[in-house]
Amino acid sequence: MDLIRNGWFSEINNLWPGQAMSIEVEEVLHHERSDYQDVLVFKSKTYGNVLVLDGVIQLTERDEFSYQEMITHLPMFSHPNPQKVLIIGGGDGGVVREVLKHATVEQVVQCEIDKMVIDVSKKYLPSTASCYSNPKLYQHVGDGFAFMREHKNEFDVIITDSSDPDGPAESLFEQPYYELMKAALRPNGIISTQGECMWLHLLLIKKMLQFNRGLFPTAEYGFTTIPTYPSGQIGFMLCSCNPETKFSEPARTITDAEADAMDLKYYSSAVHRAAFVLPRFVQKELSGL
Ligand code: SPM
Repeated sequence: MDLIRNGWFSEINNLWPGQAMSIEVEEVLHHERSDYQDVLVFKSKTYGNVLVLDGVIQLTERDEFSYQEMITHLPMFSHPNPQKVLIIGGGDGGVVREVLKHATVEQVVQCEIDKMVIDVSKKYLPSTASCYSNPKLYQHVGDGFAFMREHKNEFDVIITDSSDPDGPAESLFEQPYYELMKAALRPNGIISTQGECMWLHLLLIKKMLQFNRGLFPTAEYGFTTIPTYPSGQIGFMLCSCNPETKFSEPARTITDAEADAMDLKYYSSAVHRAAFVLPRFVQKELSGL
């Protein structure tokens, strides 16, 4: 793959035809093919170190907190007492870091298929992979689908931090995967998954929301803003087994002082509520599901 030209990395992909995010490269730190994908880490001029899998930006040090905080704290603060949490994917360690900020958490289990992503993140993204030696973390290197089949009625929250539905992560955007997650949840459990972009993938979001509203008593799409994902926006599919869950109103709210103590840079209780206020074109497409 010719990912870098004239000192610029460009994210060109059929999932976002006719547009591309470009980031100026200072130095390539790592480029290798793992058993699953092409793994590139480079030092950029203005976005810190950048992790790219199969040509798609997974995170930059400058803006990763927006995605990691929101995919994690939207479900975590929607649950009254999350104690056992499962993370599928998220090999860079950012979601692990965020989950462990919750004092209620007794154990975090992470299932990541690609050990190379974990290894390069420890080496080149130390502020993201900062909690990999935490004793509450149990790490399993393997396939998330297979892992889920073997775990029933075990987790309060499951977070799927996957890449896009093109290649290894495709099945994670389909109904059978959500059925397995539901079975792996304890009563009143909650899931949060990478739910794609409203500007680019509205029909996929609609399809996912539709099947999830058939599976769970509550399912919503919430979103965050992030400069280095296509169109500057990405969303999350939030589903709860508890019919009382109202995602737009956190079950636990926090003060500014508590947000500072958790080192939160994006998430607040007000941002949580706002994440579920959708623009009219999205609202219209998703209405009546
Ligand atoms: N922990 C960070 C891993 C990132 N996982 C999601 C990556 C998504 C990248 N593509 C975004 C495309 C949105 N349409």
